[in-house]
Amino acid sequence: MKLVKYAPPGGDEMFGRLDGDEIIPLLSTGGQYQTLTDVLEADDPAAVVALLTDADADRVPLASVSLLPPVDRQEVWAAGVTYIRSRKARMDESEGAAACYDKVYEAPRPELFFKAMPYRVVGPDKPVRIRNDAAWNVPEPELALVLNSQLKLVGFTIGNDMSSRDIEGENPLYLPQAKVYDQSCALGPCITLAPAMPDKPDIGIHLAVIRRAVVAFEGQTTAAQLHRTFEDLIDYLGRDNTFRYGAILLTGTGIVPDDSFTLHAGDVINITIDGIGTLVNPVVQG
Ligand code: DO4
Ligand code: MG
Repeated sequence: MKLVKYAPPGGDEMFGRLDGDEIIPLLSTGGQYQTLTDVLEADDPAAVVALLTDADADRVPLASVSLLPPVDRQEVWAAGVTYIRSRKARMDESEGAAACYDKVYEAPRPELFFKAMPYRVVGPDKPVRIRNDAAWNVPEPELALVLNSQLKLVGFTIGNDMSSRDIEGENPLYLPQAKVYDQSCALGPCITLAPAMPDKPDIGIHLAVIRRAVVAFEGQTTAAQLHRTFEDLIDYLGRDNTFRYGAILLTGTGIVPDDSFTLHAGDVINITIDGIGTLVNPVVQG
């Protein structure tokens, strides 16, 4: 079961259930479930969706609305160096900090960093940004865990952890500037509730960057290559940390383009993850 947040033209933000290329609006009039977060907090979100579904309600064509990022007030966090490809890329980009990246890949404690407040997150088809003061920029296609306020894994979405590799490579202490800026994170297009996801080894992740209608970069991996368990990442995130609205946790990238590649304004990033769908974002700079 897939859930979306959306806005009809000129209308208020709503949430609904995705069914092919249509949305079944979920009625939130007056009851306990006013927001997508309320549904994710339920013991059985799928049962609540069934409760909120009016079989006679008009279905909304997906093409007639703007999809919004599937977050309300959740903080967005991210894990790093969780795939061997990411470890190699970080060690190559930063001679001085290579040992840090090597160590964190093997260490029991993962690298976790704060990525975005919801207002910095963009949804499907909205532009992600490359920084004006960075020359080497990449998308990071990541499977994102949707956690409720008890840090229960209730669903999955797609995340793009946009990153400036030259800033990060210059000095690891610059990581927050390489990672956190306006429109540096995209999420969407939907949340797939946990019971509907394929098993971890079967979750394929694919990235394509389109430049002037030609594929400028393409790569793929699977969540089987993720060096840590979801439970382990969630456990560390929750140590001495409460998340009253829940959290989104990006699980790290397993796809890093060759060092000669950098994003350009005008590129279009397509990230496809099995069981969820495709997140598409154009790139802007400035
Ligand atoms: O340590 C740098 C960040 C790594 C990262 O974001 C990733 O591996 O996805
Ligand atoms: Mg990342």
